[in-house]
Amino acid sequence: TEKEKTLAMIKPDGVAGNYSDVIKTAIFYSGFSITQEMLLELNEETVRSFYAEHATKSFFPSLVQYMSSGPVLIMVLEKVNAISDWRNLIGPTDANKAKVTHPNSIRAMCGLDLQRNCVHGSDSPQSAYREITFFFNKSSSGYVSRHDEL
Ligand code: YYY
Ligand code: MG
Repeated sequence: TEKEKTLAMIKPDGVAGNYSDVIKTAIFYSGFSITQEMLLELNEETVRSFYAEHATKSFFPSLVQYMSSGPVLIMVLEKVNAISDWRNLIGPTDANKAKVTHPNSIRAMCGLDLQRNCVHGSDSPQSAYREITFFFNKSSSGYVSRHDEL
């Protein structure tokens, strides 16, 4: 039971819809600490690199355009079981399905549809490490030695 970190992001529809404060309240009520935070606009090249695993998918060009369409709020969340607990809190990828099957999830309450689903969460320890160090330098993220590389 060691603390774990995950990368969370409030996507352009979430920031534009003024959901940042209510989502941060949910984050604190759920027992996470926010250890790092930054608001920025991703350019298309950055989005392509962040979502490289989806480069061959038909939705990729649209995803790149959407994710670079406005500011995003990027956060590192920390708690025991942060990765799976944050995925459970945000709910299923498709916000429209989430509204039916997981009505109390963040994507159900704040998301608009499959693409504009309001929030991101790392899906594994490997992804969390890659995504946190993609945006924040290793030492300030608490990844102090190669031992932490997964
Ligand atoms: O991890 P998660 O965000 O829940 O879903 P992914 O399968 O990794 O897809 C990343 C991102 O791409 C998703 O949040 C919305 C978008 N997307 C899409 O627009 N259309 C799809 N059919 C699948 C995903
Ligand atoms: Mg994913």
